[in-house]
Amino acid sequence: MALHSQNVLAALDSFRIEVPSWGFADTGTRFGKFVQDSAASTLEEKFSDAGQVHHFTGVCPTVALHVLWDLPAGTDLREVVKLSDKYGVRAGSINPNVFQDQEYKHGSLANERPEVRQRALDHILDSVLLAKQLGCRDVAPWLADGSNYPGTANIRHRKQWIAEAFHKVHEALGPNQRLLVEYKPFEPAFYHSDIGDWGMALLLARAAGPKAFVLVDTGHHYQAQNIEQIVAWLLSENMMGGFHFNDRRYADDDLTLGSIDPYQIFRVFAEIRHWEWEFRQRADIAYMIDQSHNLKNKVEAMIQTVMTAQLLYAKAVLIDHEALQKARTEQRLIDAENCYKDAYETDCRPILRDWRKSHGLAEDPLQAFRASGYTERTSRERGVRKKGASSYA
Ligand code: RM4
Ligand code: MN
Ligand code: MN
Repeated sequence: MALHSQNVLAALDSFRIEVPSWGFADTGTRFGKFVQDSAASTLEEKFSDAGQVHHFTGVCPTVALHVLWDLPAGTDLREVVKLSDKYGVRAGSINPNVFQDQEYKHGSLANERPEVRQRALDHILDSVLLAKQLGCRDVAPWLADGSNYPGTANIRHRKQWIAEAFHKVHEALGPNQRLLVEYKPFEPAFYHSDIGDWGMALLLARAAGPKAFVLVDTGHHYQAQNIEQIVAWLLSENMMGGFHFNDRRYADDDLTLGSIDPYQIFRVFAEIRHWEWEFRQRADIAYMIDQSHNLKNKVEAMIQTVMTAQLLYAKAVLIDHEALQKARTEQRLIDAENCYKDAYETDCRPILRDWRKSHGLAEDPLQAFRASGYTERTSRERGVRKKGASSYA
């Protein structure tokens, strides 16, 4: 056990997770928005909130930015760099937005109209440039493209248009940049989504070029789909680029990671750790959070998420991969399964506390954040949210 704790401590040293800027802003549902006085409405406030998450957890040095929400045309990037210095968090993945403008009513890169496709492509190319200028590695477009009624879309043409556009985006990438292709089975489109599953994302990424990989948003699957199998296949194809972590009960609910099915996330980490054990190297995967909380305090929810991610990761590190592989080879099913169970059922909270202590962090980041009075201060300073001035994520 002592040895295993050492493994966990060492593994936690390199575990980083990115927070989304949009997780700090006021958001809501299709039916309404409940504003919080302390919610961020400017980029500075988002950096400030993300800085708090990093300050108390020590593992979130980057914040994902959504181009239209955070870096609208005319944004002075030097200001963004200043914010990084001031709040101690850097810009992370850059998320183009080709889904909210009126032009995209019938799609973006897969629109029937070439001028709309071009506009969407130009925006994504601009996003690549922004990412370069900010020193960001990953550009992660998510397309809302799809159709609502059978027969209304030429699915093959649309696939081809997206493939051609992604190829052009790929050509624009810097040597260390990556294109992450995200998929989602439905919503906003309810008949077909152009990038509807991991297989479609994989083919598009492959066609784009060697710096394109798949992004798995854990909320973007049908009920009961085996996400860890998808992860295992992507690892085996060397195509696993990153995650958008969140939990869900019904659809793309964007609930707090591990709130509904923590064992699911553990199983995802288990596949990654097993690959790392087998190949004796760390998988190059961007762990990112994609959540928006309309009811919970946003910074608290993000800290809760990060702590949950660390905990589930730590449990996966505890898996005895030698024993697991041996049990598999010898077809001892119960023993193999129990390798998972034993690790999952181990209480890793004491190890996490030790890890935090050894890094000069508060043992309980959530309590420490609450005690800091940040929410009270920002509630006062930021005042009452303006109505309808925010985005949905
Ligand atoms: C989508 C998808 C994208 C996110 C948007 C806001 O459902 O998850 O990653 O950027 O929401
Ligand atoms: Mn996502
Ligand atoms: Mn989503």
